[in-house]
Amino acid sequence: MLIERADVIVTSPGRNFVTLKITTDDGVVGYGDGTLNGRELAVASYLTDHVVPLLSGRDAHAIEDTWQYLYRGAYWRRGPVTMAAIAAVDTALWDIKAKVAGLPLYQLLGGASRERCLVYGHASGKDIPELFDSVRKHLDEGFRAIRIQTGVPGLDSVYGVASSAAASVGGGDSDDRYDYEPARRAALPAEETWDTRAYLRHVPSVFEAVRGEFGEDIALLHDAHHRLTPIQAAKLGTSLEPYDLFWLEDVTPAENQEALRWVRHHTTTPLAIGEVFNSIWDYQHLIREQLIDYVRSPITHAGGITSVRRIMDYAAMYQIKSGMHGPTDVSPVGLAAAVHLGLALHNFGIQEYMVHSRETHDVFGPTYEFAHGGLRPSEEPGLGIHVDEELAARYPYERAYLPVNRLRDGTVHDW
Ligand code: CS2
Ligand code: MG
Repeated sequence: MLIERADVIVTSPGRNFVTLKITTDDGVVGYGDGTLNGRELAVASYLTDHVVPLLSGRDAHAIEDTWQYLYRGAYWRRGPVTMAAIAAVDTALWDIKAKVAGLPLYQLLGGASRERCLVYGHASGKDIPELFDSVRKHLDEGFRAIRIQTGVPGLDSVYGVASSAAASVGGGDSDDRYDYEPARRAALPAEETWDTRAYLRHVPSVFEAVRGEFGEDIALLHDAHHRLTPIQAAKLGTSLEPYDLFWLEDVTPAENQEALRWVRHHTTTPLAIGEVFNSIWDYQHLIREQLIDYVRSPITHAGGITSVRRIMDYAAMYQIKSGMHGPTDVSPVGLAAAVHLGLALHNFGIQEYMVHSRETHDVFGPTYEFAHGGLRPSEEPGLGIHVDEELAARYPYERAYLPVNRLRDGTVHDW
């Protein structure tokens, strides 16, 4: 069964997505997600101009060989653009292989290791009352694990906090929500002001309030979004220990793997990292030295199912679990792949689940199902994704940028 053609679909139902469609000479179609928020066209071009010409005529079943061919053959390895492009090809080929086998993809990945994949949703609020409303909405929706992001007194806008209080949780027209869509359609990136000391003073009191209001059972997560120095991160981790977090995410900028040695030394708060990592090499020391508890790489940004499964096998040796990145800038194709792999992995931990907008759902037609606090893929062969290409074509690409962060004195800081 040979690859006959490959097409790059760029669409923007509420936000931009890059999807690869591979069609075999038997007419079997597979989809893969290559969306890189704020740099989408770089991946679309990498695919269209460099990868697609290599695919037609290749054996569609030779997933590992194609992975190695695209990774080693490019000479220039790793990096977010390359690995998102490889991820799109890899996922589409796994979709095809499962469709040909007549099985849902998770069956090819070893079968189900659990009933469903526990997910966490995003609750946020400028202040405590707004945050409590958002937590209640998630609990009513059936979420059993919730990420808590909050405004910081004295700061206008902070990562992960909705700008409109009335926003709904499931499947609403979320495009105007800041936390839903940090990438804003504009000529230039929005600029935000950050103050770490104000943040470190405020966050522990928020978790104290949430535990006081909602009790001990609910799993709570928080994303520090790459903004702290190692010792500031150690301080935050320690100050949050009384509130028994499921995890504290991206406490320090990811490039400096040594930083987590400091954090680990000071606190027992579980650590998650890796949404900006895109290969197993980014985890080499972190996993071997057990400096993290959760691997955050999504299939879309780390070279596909073939690559993320390898990272998770390495992590399993050290009892480190998966916590795949699942914001709205990972498309329903990428999320479906994550849920299939998550259902099969033994060392599955949790899956991030930001519910995509209604328009996005209409374009991608995902069949995974949310119930009992978790996601389960459908039993149909393949990924269970149905792209409506005609509808997709009605949403042309619109350039959008993630914000840029500056300290009060104007210094550029990690967003
Ligand atoms: C975040 C993301 O969900 C998360 O954990 O870190 O929302 C991240 O900000 C976006 O994916 C950036 O595109
Ligand atoms: Mg994050």
